[in-house]
Amino acid sequence: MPGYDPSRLLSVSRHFHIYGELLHAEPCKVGHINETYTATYDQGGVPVRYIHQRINHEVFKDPGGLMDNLQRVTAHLRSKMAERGVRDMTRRALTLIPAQDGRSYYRSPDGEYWRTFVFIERVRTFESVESAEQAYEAGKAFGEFQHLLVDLPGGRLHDTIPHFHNTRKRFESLQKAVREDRVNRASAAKVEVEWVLAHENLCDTILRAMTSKRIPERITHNDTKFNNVMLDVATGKAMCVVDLDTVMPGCALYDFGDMVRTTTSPTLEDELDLSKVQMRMPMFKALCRGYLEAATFLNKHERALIAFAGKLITFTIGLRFLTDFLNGDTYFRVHRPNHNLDRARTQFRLVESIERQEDAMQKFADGL
Ligand code: GN1
Ligand code: MG
Repeated sequence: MPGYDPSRLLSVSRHFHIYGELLHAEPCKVGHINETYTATYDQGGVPVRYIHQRINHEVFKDPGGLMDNLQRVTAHLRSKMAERGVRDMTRRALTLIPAQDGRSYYRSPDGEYWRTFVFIERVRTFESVESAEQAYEAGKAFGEFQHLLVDLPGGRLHDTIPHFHNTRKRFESLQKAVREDRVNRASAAKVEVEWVLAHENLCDTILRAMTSKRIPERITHNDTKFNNVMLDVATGKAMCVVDLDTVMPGCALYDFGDMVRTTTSPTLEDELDLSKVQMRMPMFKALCRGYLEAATFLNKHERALIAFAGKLITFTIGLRFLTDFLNGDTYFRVHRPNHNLDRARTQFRLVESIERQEDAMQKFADGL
């Protein structure tokens, strides 16, 4: 992330419909892709916070399309909540602040895309799950999110990153990275690359089921990490799902899979002590209960691959970390040498743990 430049942020902030004076701002370090700031304004003598965010347009090649999705999705969530008489709406769905010209984003003269959200107060996120209740809340929040979007009006959403969770394509990118070995790291990752090649059979199960339409395309979040759910500080209940850049047409199971990846192990995704990495059944049960209670629209083919999805997405994200390591860390922000390799190792260890428990996981889901 480039260094924080207060004058740049001040000039960006002036392009949004915010009353009052910018008091101060702080960069937010979570997230591997975008650049995010929390900014405090004085409004009538009260400090009010907003989020300013620069969209990484290397990763998101069509920021206009992405913002179009975001606007449609957040407006729909709001209207569904209004129908149900939900209060506290600006804490339950992201609220975009329009730019001065009425658009949902501001494009700066240097070609950067910026957007602004209402800051949600009295919530917090966690990098790893601390209790089964939290896993339940995460499952329920993403299940409800998918459910609310089942009847999104208008045409198909833009694919903000085409083929995002396509494991076959991700597998091919890894093979290419190994062949090219641009930064001479293939020898350092030999064991991991061999491990991946030995697991090639995971790639096509869901893709085939989607081609044959047994599994339908749905509107999905696609980045259902546990730290993308905001929990109310007072009650611990899920309030809001954030990070909507990858909301697009996808497979519901991929969302569930990424929840398994990020809620069932006690470790962070870059844990170095692999002996600590494990899929914990009580967390899976709570997560699965929460998700299936809300995602009542799933068909039997989707439900039959619930446990497999956890394994598949953990494998896929691991593949992506490993590919980025081999390509010289050009995609995921890294904070130490070998960071992407460490992340990949952690994912693969978790895949093995899921593999050992997969039958029991699926049996539990089948019984719900
Ligand atoms: C990226 O930036 P962040 O942390 O929200 C990535 C996800 C990965 C995740 C791994 C657009 O998400 O797909 O699962 O890192 N987002 C994109 O931590 O590639
Ligand atoms: Mg994200």
